[in-house]
Amino acid sequence: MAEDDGLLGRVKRKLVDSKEKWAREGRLLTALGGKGARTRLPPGQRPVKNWPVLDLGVQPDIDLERWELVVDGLVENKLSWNWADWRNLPHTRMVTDIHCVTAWSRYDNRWDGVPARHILDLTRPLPEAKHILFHGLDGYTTNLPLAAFADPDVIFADGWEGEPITPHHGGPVRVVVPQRYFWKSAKWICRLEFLAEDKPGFWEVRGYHNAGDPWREERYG
Ligand SMILES: Nc1nc2c(c(=O)[nH]1)N[C@H]1C(S)=C(S)[C@@H](COP(=O)(O)O)O[C@H]1N2
Ligand SMILES: [Mo]
Repeated sequence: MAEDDGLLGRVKRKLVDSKEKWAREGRLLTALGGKGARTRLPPGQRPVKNWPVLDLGVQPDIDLERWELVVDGLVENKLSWNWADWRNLPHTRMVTDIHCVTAWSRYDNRWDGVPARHILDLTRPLPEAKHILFHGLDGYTTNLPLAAFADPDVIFADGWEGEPITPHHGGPVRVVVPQRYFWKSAKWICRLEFLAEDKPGFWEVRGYHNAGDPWREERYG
């Protein structure tokens, strides 16, 4: 039954291939690297239904007439948008989870905004750009490697659940970086800086982990 053997062989091959793929991804392991490995809740987190407000206690007063977002540093195309220009950029909707280092996670947040990928397309970082630094209007900063910034789920959000993001949560525009603890998600974003060298931000120089991957539980240090 050469033909049957061939079929069986093909089926087995498929099974082996998918198991091998699982092994590469670390599937069914808990909270060890690789997307396939992920249970939804990172280690040490608990889900909440509300959305806590956390910041430095200084919520800037923002006038949309004067609002501006600047992209500078190591890019071919330095750009800035005022509010009207920003609203005219193509917007995308994404649903992602929040994981805060203070151990709460909030599932299924519906964001509207401009994906980081689109900002990369428009500004074109130079080859030597390897890191980025977000600047908030309150003076807050937080850093990411360019590769993490380029994740397809990173968004400059101006809407949450179909409504404008409130000033408390960083409106008119805040960053959301779902694959990192939430301190990497700068509120009141006013500047995106591309850098050759890493430049740790506000919490990163105060004992928080430089990378902040919740799946690796990179909280402090
Ligand atoms: N500009 C700015 N962004 C910030 C912060 C801040 O103090 N200023 N705090 C960070 C921290 S520590 C957290 S947990 C989240 C909280 O966002 P939320 O208040 O919308 O929950 O924002 C992050 N982004
Ligand atoms: Mo935080």
